[in-house]
Amino acid sequence: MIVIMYEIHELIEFLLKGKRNSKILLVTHDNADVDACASLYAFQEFLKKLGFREVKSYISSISAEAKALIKEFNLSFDVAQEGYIPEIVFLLDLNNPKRAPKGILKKVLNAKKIFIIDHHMPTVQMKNVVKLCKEYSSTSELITEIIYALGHEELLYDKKISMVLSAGILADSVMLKYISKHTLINYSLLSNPSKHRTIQRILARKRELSEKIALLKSLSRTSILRINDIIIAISQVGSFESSVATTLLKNGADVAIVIAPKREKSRKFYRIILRTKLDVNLAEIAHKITSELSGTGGGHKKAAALEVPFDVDIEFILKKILSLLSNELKDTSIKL
Ligand SMILES: [Mn+2]
Repeated sequence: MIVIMYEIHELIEFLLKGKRNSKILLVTHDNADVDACASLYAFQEFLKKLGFREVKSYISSISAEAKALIKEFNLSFDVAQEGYIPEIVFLLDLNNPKRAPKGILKKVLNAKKIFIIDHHMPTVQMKNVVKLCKEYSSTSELITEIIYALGHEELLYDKKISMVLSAGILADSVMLKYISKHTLINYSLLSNPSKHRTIQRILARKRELSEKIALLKSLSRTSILRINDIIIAISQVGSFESSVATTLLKNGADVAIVIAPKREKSRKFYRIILRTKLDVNLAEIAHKITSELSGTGGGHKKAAALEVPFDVDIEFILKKILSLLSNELKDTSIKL
């Protein structure tokens, strides 16, 4: 905790001494998931508690699980109206201002100061941006730690706040399966076993028919490569690409690469999901590949994603991913 306080002194300074009438906007990514909505809600409440009077949120779209969370706990957000011009923007669970939802992008980029709080490694360098991007289980965990570090433990005892932050941590860590160094300590600040079960129930959802079909189709299209004892599974699918990648890992692949051709409004691109159980840095690979192209890429060490324009040669990209991967795996494979 001392480490993060040192690194983010500018953020701490704003929280402690910033003008209480600053026009603040909280923004998260499109299709806001449980972690995103939980972070937004808890941080909104935290800022209000600190005495900030103008705290608004912008949510473009919400995932099915996040909707369930909002309904269960009756969460309300103070939504920013058209004419609201923010001075200070907080990006939560989103690490790149340029990837803010279209409807708010201009206001985000025009803000005097942008604070990023996210558990994905940062991909941009911008002058007015302060980044708190750490390899944590979730943004909810980072926010738990900030609230605690600033001495507002009592907020973590608040039933709603502790429940939603717990849900954010559990959702992104897949029920504490993928945790970072302090996750269990931070989670214990929030939760008790009975809450754990309630949240588990909220997060458990039935797979839709379309998702099941996408999974089965992609399995039939999967090709398998081997580097020594390491199995790399490569597949293609139109949607549910993250779910496909998780399924491939669950069923024996050490690395999953899933390619999904996408069309969003007039934009056509490929989204490529990378997942692994091994100790390689996929975020770095994703970033390396897209920094040479006009794409975006990043994420976590073991779960990353990249988006590349539709006109690139996808075979070429795949080869590049595999060659970077095999370079990294050379060292790893000895340890296996
Ligand atoms: Mn997240």
